[in-house]
Order: sequence, then C-alpha cells, then structure tokens
Amino acid sequence: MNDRRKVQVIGVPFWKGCGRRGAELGPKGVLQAGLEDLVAAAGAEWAGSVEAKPHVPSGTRAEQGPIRHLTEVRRMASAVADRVSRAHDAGCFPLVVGGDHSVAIGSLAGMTRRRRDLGVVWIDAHGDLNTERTTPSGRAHGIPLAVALGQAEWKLSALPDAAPIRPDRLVLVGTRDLDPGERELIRAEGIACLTMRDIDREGIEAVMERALAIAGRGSEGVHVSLDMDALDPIEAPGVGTPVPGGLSYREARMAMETLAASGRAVSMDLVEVNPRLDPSGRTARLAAELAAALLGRRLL
Ligand code: 4U7
Ligand code: MN
Ligand code: MN
Ligand code: MN
Repeated sequence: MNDRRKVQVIGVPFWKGCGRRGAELGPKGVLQAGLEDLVAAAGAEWAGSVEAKPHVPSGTRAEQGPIRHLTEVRRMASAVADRVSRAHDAGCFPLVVGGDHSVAIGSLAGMTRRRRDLGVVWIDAHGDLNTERTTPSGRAHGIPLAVALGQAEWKLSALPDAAPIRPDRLVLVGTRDLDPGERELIRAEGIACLTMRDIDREGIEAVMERALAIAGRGSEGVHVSLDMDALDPIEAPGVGTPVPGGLSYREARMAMETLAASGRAVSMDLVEVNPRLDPSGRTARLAAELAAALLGRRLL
C-alpha cells in the first residue's frame, strides 16, 4: 500500500442509507471486537479513530424524491470525504468503518480528490449500481457506485474536488444479487463483474489476481470496499441484506491476504455490520479480522 502503514480509522455511525436501525452501531462494534489490537498484530501502526458525524439541524424535514433521507446522506458523505482526504494528506491509510454502504460515497469522494486514477475493488453480494431511476428500494446504500461513476443524477463531483471513478478500473467481486437496471449498467459500461460462480470455478486467489489486474491497471492505488454481506450469512449473520451462497471464512481471508500481498490497497471501507442483528458479535469480529488481514504483511 505504498507504505502507508499508519491506519486512520474513520467511524461513520450512519444507518439512514439502508433504512434499518442498527448499522449505526457498526463502528463501535468493530472497535470493541478488537480492531486496534488486530491491526497492531498485523504489523500496521494505529493512528487513532475519529467519527464522521454529519451536522443535521433539528427539524430538518425528510424531502420528497426517489432516495430516502437524501439530505442526510449528502451531509454524511461530505463529512466522510473531508475526514478521508485529511487522513490521506497525513500519510495515513483511511479505514472507513460504517455504517451502511452509502458511506462509500464519502470515501470515494475523499480519495478521488487526491488520486485521480483510483481503482476500486467492490466486494459485495450486490452491485450497488442503482440510480435514482432504477432503485427498487429508494435506499442510498444501493446507489454508491452509480454516483461514483457519474451515472446517477447525484454526481460525486458535486462534492468539492472529487472526480468520477473510471468504469474500466472498477471490479465487482462476490456478486450474486443484481437488479435489472444494474445489469444494464454493467453491460453498457463494460464493468468487470467477478461473481460467486467465477469464484466457484477459478478459486478466490485467481479471481483476486484478476480483480487486481483490472483495478490496478495504470492506477496509483486501489480502494477496497468490503460489504460484509459478501460473506455467506452463516459466517456473517449481522447484515441488513443477507444473500445466501456467499464467501466462506477462508475465501474472505484469502481475498484480503491477496490484496495485502499486492501492496496496491490505499484505502478501505468496512460496511453494513449491524450488531443488532447479531447478538453473538461474530460479524463485527470477522469484519475486524478481515480489515487487519488487508493491512497486514504477516500471515501467522
Ligand atoms: B448494499 C438493492 F433492491 N439492490 O438497491 C437496492 F435488492 O450496500 C439492495 O450492497 C441494495 O448492502 C443492497 O436496494 C445495498 C435491492
Ligand atoms: Mn453494498
Ligand atoms: Mn451488499
Ligand atoms: Mn437484494
């Protein structure tokens, strides 16, 4: 990761992009699961943990429109973008711990401010490629990639200095649940989509090497966005939109280790952990372990 071994955690206690309370407890859950110790054990330096909390004036009314809580999502994204670009400027690896996946709009805005050629590896059961027109749910966690690509009405470039990501440097991994509008966008833009079927056939290491070749092609660094629903719900039950047939514990670890070994990752999202849906706490623990594996050089 270009020797950015200092890790700045940016917790984003935000649930309004998924419409289900509990996701705002994600940052606390992941920190309490031992993130700091795991990161240190992996050999990276801990630069501390801050929270990105949007200022929403009381009495703010929910607006009309296809995306729910859009005003709050926009404010959150702006706050996250500022934290992320500041962490980057301080020579740190920004680790954004959500919160629902709409927090990634902020991460991508903050990172593209500084790295115009950012590649993106999106590990998720879903495509997160809906627009205001195609969204079946009206939930902002289903649109971050359409926003980042410049395909939605809300453009990433609405945030100061942010730039769209390039479709030829974006790769989806672990995909198994796409909406019709998302399929169309994938086809139209030629977005690489490495599905669970590809992982079944080729194995996770080969798939991650392919993902790195695409996201890392001519790019200065790769942003890794890990939605915990990429994992099988048996491994990670504490997510808002579980889809059967996901990554095993070993595959998820191997994916992180392959990314770590490449040295290309420059920032990460760790999202969609909902501690309310998992009293055992295993989802938060697994999330912390996977982040540490991405940041680590040591395998044992
Ligand atoms: B997540 C969905 F319709 N596609 O847009 C949508 F199936 O960040 C789900 O990946 C989105 O967890 C899931 O609401 C968003 C739905
Ligand atoms: Mn997602
Ligand atoms: Mn998902
Ligand atoms: Mn779904």
